[in-house]
Amino acid sequence: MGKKKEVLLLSRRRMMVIAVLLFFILTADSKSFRNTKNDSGGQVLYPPVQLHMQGDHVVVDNGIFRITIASPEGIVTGIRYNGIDNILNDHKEKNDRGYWDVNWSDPSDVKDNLDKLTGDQLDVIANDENQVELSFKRYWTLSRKDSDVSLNVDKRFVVLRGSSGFYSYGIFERQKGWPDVDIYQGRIVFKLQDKLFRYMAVSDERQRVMPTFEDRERGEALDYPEAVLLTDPSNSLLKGEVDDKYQYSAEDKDNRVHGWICSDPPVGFWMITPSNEFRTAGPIKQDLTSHAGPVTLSMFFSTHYAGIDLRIKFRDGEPWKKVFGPVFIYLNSVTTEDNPISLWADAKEEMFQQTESWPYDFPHSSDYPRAHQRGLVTGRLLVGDVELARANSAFVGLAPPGEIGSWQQENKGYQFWTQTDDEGYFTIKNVRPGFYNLYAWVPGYIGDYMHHSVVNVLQGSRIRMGTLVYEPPRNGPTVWEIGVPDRTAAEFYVPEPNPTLMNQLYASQRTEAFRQYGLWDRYTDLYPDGDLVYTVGVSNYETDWFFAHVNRNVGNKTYLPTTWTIFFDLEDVTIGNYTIRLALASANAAEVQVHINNSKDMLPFFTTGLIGRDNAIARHGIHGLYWLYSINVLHSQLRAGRNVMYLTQTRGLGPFRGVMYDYIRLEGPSRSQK
Ligand SMILES: *[C@@H]1O[C@H](CO)[C@@H](O)[C@H](O)[C@H]1NC(C)=O
Ligand SMILES: *[C@@H]1O[C@H](CO)[C@@H](O)[C@H](O)[C@H]1NC(C)=O
Ligand SMILES: CC(=O)N[C@H]1CO[C@H](CO)[C@@H](O)[C@@H]1O
Repeated sequence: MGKKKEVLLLSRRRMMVIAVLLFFILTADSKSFRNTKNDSGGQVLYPPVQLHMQGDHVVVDNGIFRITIASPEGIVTGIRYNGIDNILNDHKEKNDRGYWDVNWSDPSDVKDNLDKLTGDQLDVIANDENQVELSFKRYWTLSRKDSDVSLNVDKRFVVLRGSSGFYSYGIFERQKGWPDVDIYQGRIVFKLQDKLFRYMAVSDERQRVMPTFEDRERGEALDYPEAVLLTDPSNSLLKGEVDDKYQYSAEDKDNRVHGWICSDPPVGFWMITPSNEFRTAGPIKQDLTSHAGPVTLSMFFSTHYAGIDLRIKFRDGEPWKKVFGPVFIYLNSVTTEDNPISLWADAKEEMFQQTESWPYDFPHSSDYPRAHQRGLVTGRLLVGDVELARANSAFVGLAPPGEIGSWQQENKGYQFWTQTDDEGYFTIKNVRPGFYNLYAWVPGYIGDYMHHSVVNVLQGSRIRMGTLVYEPPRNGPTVWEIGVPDRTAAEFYVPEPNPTLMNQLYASQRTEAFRQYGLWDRYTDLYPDGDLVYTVGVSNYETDWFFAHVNRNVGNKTYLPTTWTIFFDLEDVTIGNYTIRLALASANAAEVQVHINNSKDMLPFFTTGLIGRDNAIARHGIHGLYWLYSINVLHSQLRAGRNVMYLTQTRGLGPFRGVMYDYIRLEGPSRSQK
C-alpha cells in the first residue's frame, strides 16, 4: 500500500501512537512544534470533526470522509470518500441508500410490514473536535398503531476524529402495556454505487466479481426467486451462473466483516460487527452478509435458518429495551499502483482492531455499558461421556435464563459466547450486568449443557464457575453410529451441483459445496430407482449418506416422500433397553417416522411429528436449528443377526420439506442394567 494512503488506513489507536512518536521525533529538533500540540493527547495530524446542520440534512466531516444524513429521518443519503462523491447509490430514493429497518406484524393480522424507522427529531448528543454523535429519535404512540412498529427508536451515528469510517447503533424500547407485536427482522442496510462496486468479499475464500442488479433483472428467477440464473449478464464471464444472496450467508460467529471493493478508484466499503452480544440465537445462527445490488447488511436479528421461532414476540404489554450495535462502517483505499484486493486484508485487520476495542469507550448512551460496567465469568468444562475428557473448543455462553438449549431460540436479551481452549478453560468477557444461565455444547458429543443455577453478573464482577462437568445423554455403549455430533450435516455426502446451475465460486471449494443451488434435486439424480440404503459396517457416511433427507422429484413439480434404510447386524441381543439417539441438524415442515424391523407400512415405532421451519435446504445452509430425540427400544424388538431401521420423511409436496441429520447412534443396554 502507498505510504500516504497507508496512514489514512490506520485506526485511531495506531494513529495516536504514531502521533506521539512523531511528536517526540519532531520536538527533538523543533521546540516550536510543541506549541501546536493540542491538549487532547497529540491528535495533531487530523483535523477536528465538524458538524454542519443544513435544514433537511446534516453533514459530518472529519477530513477523511464526509457523511450526509437526512434530518430528522436519520437516513444516510451520501458518503463522500477518496474522490468518490457518493459511495452510496444516489440513483435510489434518499430513503433507500443507508437505513435501519424492521419487518413486523400485528399477530391478529397476517400482513408483513416494513418499517424504515424514520426519525422525528434530531438531538446532537456530542459535538466537539473529537466526536460527533447524533441521535435520531421516534417516539411511538397509539395513534401510530397501524403505520409504525410499536417501538421507541433511537438511531445513533458517531464520527470520531481521525477514524476512517463511522459507527451506528440503535436503542429499541417498548413500554409496559403496548400492543402485541411480532418483529421478524432488524438490520442496517447500505446500497452502494453499482457502477463502482463489483467485487465482494465475505471471507478469505468467499470473494468474487458479482453480477449487477440489472443482470439479475434480466436473468431467470428460480425457486425461490431470490435465486436467479444469469442468462444475459453485462459481464459475459458470469453467464450461466446462479446468483442467490443466501449463498453468501455466514454463521454469526464468522459474520464479522464483509463488504465491497471498487477498483477505480481503489476503495473498500466494509461492515464490521465487532460483537455478537446483541445478535440472537447463539454463535451458529446464520444470516445474510453482503449480496448483489451491491448491498451490505448488518443483520441484528432475523428468522433466517431458524424460522418463526426466532420472531421476537411481545405479548401482554411486556416492556423491553435493547441496544443493537454499534457496528462500524469502515472505508479504506490504496493507491492506483496497489492491488485493490489488498483492501480485504486491511479490512480484516481493522475488524480485529475493532473487536479488541470492544466494548467501545465513546458511545454516549447510558444504555451501552462501558468496560468497567461489565463483568467476567470464567471456568473449566469437562465432559463425562464414556470417559471424562476436557471439553476442547466447546461453545460456552451466557444467555437469558431458560431451559436446556433455549439459547438457540432466545431473541430478546443479550448473549455472550466463547470457546474453550484445549484444556477446557473458558473466559467470557465484557458481560452486561444481568441474570443469565450458563449454557454449553461440545462438538463430538450430543446434547446441551446448562448449569443448574442462575448466574447474576454485576458491574465489575469476576465470577468463577469452577470446574463444570457435562454428562451428555447416554444409556449404554455405542453399538453403531452414523456421522459426527456437531450440529451440521457437513460430514455427509454433498453432491456436485447441476452443471447448468453453478455458482463458480464454490466449484473448487469442497467445504463450501453445500452452498450451491438446487442440490435437493441431485438426490433424485443419484437415487433414480430406489432410496438410500446404508449398511452399518459396510457403508461410509462421507460418501453414502446424502446430506439432506429430501423428497423425490418425480417431475411436473411433484415431490414424493422418501424412506431411507439402515441395515445393521447384532451378534446377539442383550437383555435390557436399547436407545436410538436421533440428532437433526435441520428440519423444515418435516416429519421423520422410524420403523424397526416391521414393514414401513405399519404404524411407526416413533415419530418426530411435524417439526421445523428453518428452510435450510432452500437457503443452501448445512444446518438450521438442532433437534435431539432419544428413542427407547426394548430388546425384544430387536433380533440377533440382521435388523433394519427405516427413516421416512413423510411430508411430500415440495422440494424444500425435509431434514438434515446431524448424527444417529444406537446404544446398547447399560452394563449395570444386566
Ligand atoms: C401436472 O400436474 C397438473 C396439476 O396437478 C395436472 O393437471 C397435469 O395433468 C399434470 N401433468 C402430467 C403430465 O402429469
Ligand atoms: C425399558 O423400557 C420400558 C418401556 O419404556 C420401561 O418400562 C422399563 O423401565 C425400561 N427398563 C429400564 C431398565 O430402563
Ligand atoms: C421396534 C420394532 O418394531 N421391532 C420389530 C422388529 O421386527 C420384529 C419381528 O417382525 C417385531 O416383533 C418387532 O416388534
